[in-house]
Amino acid sequence: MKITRVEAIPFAIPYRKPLRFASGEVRAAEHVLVRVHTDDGVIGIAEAPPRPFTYGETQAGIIEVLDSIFAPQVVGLSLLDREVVHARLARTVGNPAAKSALDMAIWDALGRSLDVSVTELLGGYTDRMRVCHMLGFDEPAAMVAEAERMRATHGITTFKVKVGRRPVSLDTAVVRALREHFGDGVELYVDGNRGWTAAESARAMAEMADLGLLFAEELCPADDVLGRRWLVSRLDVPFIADESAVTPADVTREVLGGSATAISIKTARTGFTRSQRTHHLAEGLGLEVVMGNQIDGQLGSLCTVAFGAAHELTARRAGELSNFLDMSDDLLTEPLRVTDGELAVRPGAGLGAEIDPDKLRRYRQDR
Ligand code: MUC
Ligand code: MG
Repeated sequence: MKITRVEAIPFAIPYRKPLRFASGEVRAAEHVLVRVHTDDGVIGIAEAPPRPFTYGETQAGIIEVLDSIFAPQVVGLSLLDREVVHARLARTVGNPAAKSALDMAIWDALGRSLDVSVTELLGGYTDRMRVCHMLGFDEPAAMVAEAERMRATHGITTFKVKVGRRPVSLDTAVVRALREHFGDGVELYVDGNRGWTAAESARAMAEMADLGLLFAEELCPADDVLGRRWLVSRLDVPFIADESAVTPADVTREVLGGSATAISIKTARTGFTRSQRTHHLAEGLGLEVVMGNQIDGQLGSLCTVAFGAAHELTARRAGELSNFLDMSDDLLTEPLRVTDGELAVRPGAGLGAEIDPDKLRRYRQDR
């Protein structure tokens, strides 16, 4: 179970339509496939989705930091040395997607070596999660139509609505249109990706007070410290810290400082090892948790559901697991399916996923 090699392979798969939100837009999944090889011939896999506009990581940067810093730190270790891996990677600040993909590929290799699924290794609470679909910026009618398509085709009944545009009525009109169309048949929450000020956020939330929102996420920047605390203190729904609370230490600071009352756990940026630390912290603090999406492909979504299904707290709410549905293709031999509003973990060892060699040949960018 000794790690002998780490591969970082760039690939790009276009989206059928771009996903737009307050901090950026994504037109193609320009991700990095990470493969961890062992001396027994086992290969663990995971994907890193760079989000330059949020975390400053790029596809080229992820490959470079894996090749030059992180791979040499883990080659020679056993797959069981996950705390040693964590301690070594944690010496370097930042680089969340690069570290996480390496961490998750190691867990996948461990599961394959032991013939146990990652979900069972992590906690084994259940084998599936309800799915929440994230709706990017568009006109109200188009966003309602997309939500309707997701409900009709995949049975999805929880929607996260991207907000943060100006004037705020552009977004509040969308949420109102969704509630009018679906009535009480769907759960709705909003994510501002720091697009509004605290005052704009308060005005928007007041306009939407009758719309039965489940949560509000990252409406204004956490760095507007007093404004954010003021906003959070006057809301009557949990306020999710997403990009402002990447590490367990960030979560502690934001929550104890009154800038958040719930958190998003994204395996794309905290892997499995750090996500477990964040999960345990959230449990201790009594926080609501949503399994978030860093606009992951199928492999990343499988990682999210593998982790989310492993614990009661993370399986309680619908997880953001469906953005891969908007990609034109993917790398897995067997595509993920959202059925009756749920995504199941894959049976079998590790993450239960295999890469299709023809698809990898087609989409990889390094040859
Ligand atoms: C989200 O929850 O903010 C948008 C950018 C990113 O990194 O994640 C998404 C979704
Ligand atoms: Mg968010």
